[in-house]
Amino acid sequence: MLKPAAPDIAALKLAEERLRWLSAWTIHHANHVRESADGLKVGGHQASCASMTAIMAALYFHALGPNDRVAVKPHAGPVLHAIHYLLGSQSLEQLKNFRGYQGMQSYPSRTKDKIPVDFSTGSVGLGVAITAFASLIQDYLTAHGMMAEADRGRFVALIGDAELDEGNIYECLIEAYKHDIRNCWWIVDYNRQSLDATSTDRMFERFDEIFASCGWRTIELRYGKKLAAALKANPAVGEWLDALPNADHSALLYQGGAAWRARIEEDLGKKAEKLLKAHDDAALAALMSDLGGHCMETLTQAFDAAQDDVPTLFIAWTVKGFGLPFAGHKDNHAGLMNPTQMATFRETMGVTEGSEWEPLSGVGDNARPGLEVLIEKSRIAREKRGRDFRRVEIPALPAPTGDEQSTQAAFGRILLDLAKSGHPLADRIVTTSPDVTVSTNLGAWVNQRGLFKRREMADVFAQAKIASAQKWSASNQGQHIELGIAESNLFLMLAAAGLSGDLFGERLFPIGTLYDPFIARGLDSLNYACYQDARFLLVATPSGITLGPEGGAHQSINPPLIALGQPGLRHYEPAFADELAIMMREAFRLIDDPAGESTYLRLSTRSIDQVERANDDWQADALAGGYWLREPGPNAESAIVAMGAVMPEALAAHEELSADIPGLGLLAVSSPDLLHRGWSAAQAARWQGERAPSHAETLLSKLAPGAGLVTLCDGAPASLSWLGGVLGQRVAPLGVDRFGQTGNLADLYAAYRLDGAAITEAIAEVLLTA
Ligand SMILES: Cc1ncc(C[n+]2csc(CCOP(=O)(O)OP(=O)(O)O)c2C)c(N)n1
Ligand SMILES: [Mg+2]
Repeated sequence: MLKPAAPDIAALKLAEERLRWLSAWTIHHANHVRESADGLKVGGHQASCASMTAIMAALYFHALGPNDRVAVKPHAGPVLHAIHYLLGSQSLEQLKNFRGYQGMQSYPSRTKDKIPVDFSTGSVGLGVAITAFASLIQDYLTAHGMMAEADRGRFVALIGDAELDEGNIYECLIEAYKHDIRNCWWIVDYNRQSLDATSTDRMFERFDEIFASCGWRTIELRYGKKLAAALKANPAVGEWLDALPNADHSALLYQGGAAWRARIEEDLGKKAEKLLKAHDDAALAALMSDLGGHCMETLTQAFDAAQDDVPTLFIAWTVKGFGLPFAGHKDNHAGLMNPTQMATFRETMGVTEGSEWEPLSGVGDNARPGLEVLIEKSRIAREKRGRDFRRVEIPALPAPTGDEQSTQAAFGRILLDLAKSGHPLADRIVTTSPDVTVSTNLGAWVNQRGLFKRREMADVFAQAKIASAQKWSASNQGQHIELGIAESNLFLMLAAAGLSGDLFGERLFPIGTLYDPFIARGLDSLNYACYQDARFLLVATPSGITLGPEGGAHQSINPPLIALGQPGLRHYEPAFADELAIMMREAFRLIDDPAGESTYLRLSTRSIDQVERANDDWQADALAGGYWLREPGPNAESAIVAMGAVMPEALAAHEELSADIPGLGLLAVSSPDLLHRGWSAAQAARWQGERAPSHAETLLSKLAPGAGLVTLCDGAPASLSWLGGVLGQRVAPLGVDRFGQTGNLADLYAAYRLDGAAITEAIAEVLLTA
């Protein structure tokens, strides 16, 4: 790390004021100046911004290096935009369109904002944790020679104090400790207020201990220089202030100098005389607001002193709404200054009416050059490196041979073959799993490619010559990152690794495995990864009641519906190994394609007979969401529509029923998600005059217009039943709509109506009601 230059405190203070003004004004403009077309409240968080302007000025105009990356507390988004406005990298037009259509977003967004946003934020806690995983990915890339040591940066999270209640932060802290992460700064905006009220005092005592026990250095920036000096000279006041409860502190900050005086006199009497005499009410209010997170000297000194790579938690005491009329008020979270308050604030900031948007409005002629130099220097430091990530050639992946296979076993086999092939793609794959590596069939890959740890870890069992199918040694050349059982961490790891191209200029192909039902456990983190356009392959296995004896707690029902509603994630559910092979290849291609997305494969442990293929014609259709495994006859009156692990039941029923129902078709659905997307996109296109039918329409129009469909899947029936709406065909949906239980497959398929008898009854039903 470079030694930091001496801070220009005066200029930094001016920058802070500019940020406080511009963020408040941007929000005010959107709510009170811009014309409202619909009368909806626009909103924004002036108090949450003012709480952080000094911290962010000290960071962006002093402490950050060119390779550092920041996750900004969601409600301080306008401050980030104000910084880029000062730097010249944000337009006035965007500021004026805050929270408007295609304007700057409420919360920093990598994909929608026009400024460089390192990490999206919004769902509190997730932006914090991703920085730890990004630092781990940085270590991974340097260890694998994909990144130079000199290009390393630091990962900074700006956190609200109430955000520290999010459990995912502690899950991540544990994982980060195991992996010995470094180069992380988490800076808490400790304003002691949440959304609803002031935060509880009790817990705060414990945070340092929690972090310290996980290897973090914690630095508390409680009082600013002036206040610290005054308290040193008046120790009784110091002791009293240290013990003041959060709610009292906030209330006094809101009430101001006279209230501070009255309360101090009441509690301390003569002991506080000297301090009170030396300050009039206004000076007393200013002194008591001089908390560490607002004192530029305190902030820059603390940042400059933490230049090693030890992960560091800064707890910066702040005032929520610092310098605004509702400073400290417990209800100020969504508070907005009214026009009169705003006019007063404008005057105190020295901004004249009409020059509100001028970047350096209110800065005196003498001070201007200093601030301009500061901004100019920061511009250089913040220039983004060009991210020229190489396109990786994706080889064909041969399907594993074998008459009977499960998709889960085939997945392990395909990865093993790829690992052995030595293809460059294999060197860029990084796998990860929350303690289900072996049980999701990643074991063979790990045997080939090893576990990743910065420090060597010997396989004690192997050394002791204890027989085991699984090698478990780690080095900094390994390609599997083993996680503890915390599914949210899996998704945050996939998010960080899936952004490696943009964050570090090197594309990784991350593959994460977990049990299908536990997707729900990390769902918001998965959504977060997709929202940022991170690219990865998620392999969820086993799934469904096909898991038989494992019972209802492990049998997933609704993940296909989750996938149907999740943007940025493509669901494929193969029945056969050769389908899986082309889907994995497609998933790798989508990871590297600028217009691609992530892929979710829902796999099964059920070993089933593979089908003979006459040719490869089915492949394109399978990748598009479905293909006719048994072509329907001309104008067929009915078809079985099946997905995934229950394909043998569909095939058997098809064979049995075909004698009585000539022309009966069997449609293998490989992605309800793609079929649905294509269907709705084609409709939208038709409204604009385009006539091309969607894949679902093309497939289903092979049947008679009024044909009946029996849909069958090991999951929520709604995953497929909607297909009836495509051409107005009748549907008898089969699937799982209540919790599963233990049992063998025959018993379970009979009880849950996924067997041949159920298909026969359902076909009879759709034919009878024709
Ligand atoms: C996961 C999640 N739950 C709830 C919210 C709604 N929310 C937004 S900010 C906030 C409180 C934030 O308080 P704090 O972290 O202390 O930030 P401050 O504004 O005080 O700086 C809440 C509950 C959210 N954004 N994300
Ligand atoms: Mg807070």
